[in-house]
Amino acid sequence: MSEMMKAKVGIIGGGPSGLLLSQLLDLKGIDNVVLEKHTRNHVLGRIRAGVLEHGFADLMREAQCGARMDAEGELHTGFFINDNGTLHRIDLAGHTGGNSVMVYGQTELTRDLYEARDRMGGRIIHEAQDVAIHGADSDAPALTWRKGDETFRLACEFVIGADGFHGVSRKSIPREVLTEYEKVYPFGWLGVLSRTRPVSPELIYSRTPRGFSLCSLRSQVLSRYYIQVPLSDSVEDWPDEAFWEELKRRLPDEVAGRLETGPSIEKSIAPLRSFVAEPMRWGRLFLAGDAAHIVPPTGARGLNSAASDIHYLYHALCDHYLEGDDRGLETYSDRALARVWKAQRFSWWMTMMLHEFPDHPAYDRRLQQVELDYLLSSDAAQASLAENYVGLPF
Ligand code: FAS
Ligand code: PHB
Repeated sequence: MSEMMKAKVGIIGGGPSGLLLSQLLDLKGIDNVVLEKHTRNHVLGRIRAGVLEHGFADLMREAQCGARMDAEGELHTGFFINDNGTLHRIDLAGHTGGNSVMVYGQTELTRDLYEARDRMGGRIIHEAQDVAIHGADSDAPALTWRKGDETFRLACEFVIGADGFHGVSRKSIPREVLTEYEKVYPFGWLGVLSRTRPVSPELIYSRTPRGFSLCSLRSQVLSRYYIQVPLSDSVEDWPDEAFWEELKRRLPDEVAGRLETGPSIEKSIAPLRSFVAEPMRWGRLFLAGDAAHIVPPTGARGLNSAASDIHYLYHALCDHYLEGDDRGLETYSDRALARVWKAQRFSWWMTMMLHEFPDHPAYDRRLQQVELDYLLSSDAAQASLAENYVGLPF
């Protein structure tokens, strides 16, 4: 073993979950180390979420990472649903006593977190290969990893698995301990990022016979668009021109008519799944974010569910170290899962309502339209959507 290290908390994963927790703990004097298997540039090369619940935005401010978000992000008080050519605005602020969402890209948020860690001299180890968890069910857990020919060991008191869906932490929990729930959707989202003026000041979620589309943005000069595509499609099947033409077919005419097109600077297809692993704790190993749960992005809950886990874990670890109170740690999994499942429900509901399911029975497809008709005709239904979209209380 080349080097032995020590820290109170060992965090696997240098994505938004791991970095946010690392920053919050460091501000409270709770020392921690983040192990990330890729380079920083690789992590910052990912284009993912774009909508932050107001509770998440507050957590970024508490982490002293909210300045650029507040300066460059956009507060949105509503969004549109296009029901086969007719736009309906969902008044988020009106239905939630003034709450809104922050439109600010995950890439920039992750950059802000990295820069905050740099300012505090945070210990983040990149290109940590073959991270392994030892003694998670003991009082003295440890992490080992490799960098080149050198091997390293970190003795810690708690391990946080913030290493995403394909990480090592969930897989380190014995099969007999874990229960996994999963639903895979029969389509993907083809996403395009373009340096074009957004087609709408607020997001547009579209349900059309040709399939779902979403018009989003990162700034007034950077647009993010998605269309539902079959799982058999690949990015090569969608040259820019084909993408823009199909997106226009899935928008109301007056919106399509003002769509500014341009070269894609990022184009990818993401499969859609709903997934939850229970419990989110095993001994001194705590799972957070995509390591424990995944949602289809329709409800913009993925990154936000990660943030709520971090909220609970942060307070639980502070209570342990600063108050000697372990109730937060003991109840973490149940409390986190209670909110995770509400985000699962909302994401599933939005996905089932707005996408095309050509293989579903006629009755189910008719019921989809009724679900949307009811939503668009009911203040109560829109209030329910709004309270979920801006973020349920932690
Ligand atoms: P992440 O996956 O972001 O980070 C985990 C980190 O752990 C990664 O940096 C990884 O390199 C590292 N890691 C993995 N295994 C490791 C190991 N063995 N050792 C060390 N490090 C390891 N959410 C939305 O709300 N809206 C969206 O539009 C949206 N689009 C998405 C598109 C894609 C293609 C994907 C994959 C996800 C999308 N999401 C979206 C969800 C996404 O935003 C996640 O919720 C968010 O990244 C969760 O953050 P983390 O939990 O930190 O996991
Ligand atoms: C995005 O901007 O990437 C985005 C916004 C809302 C969603 C999903 C993705 O529901």
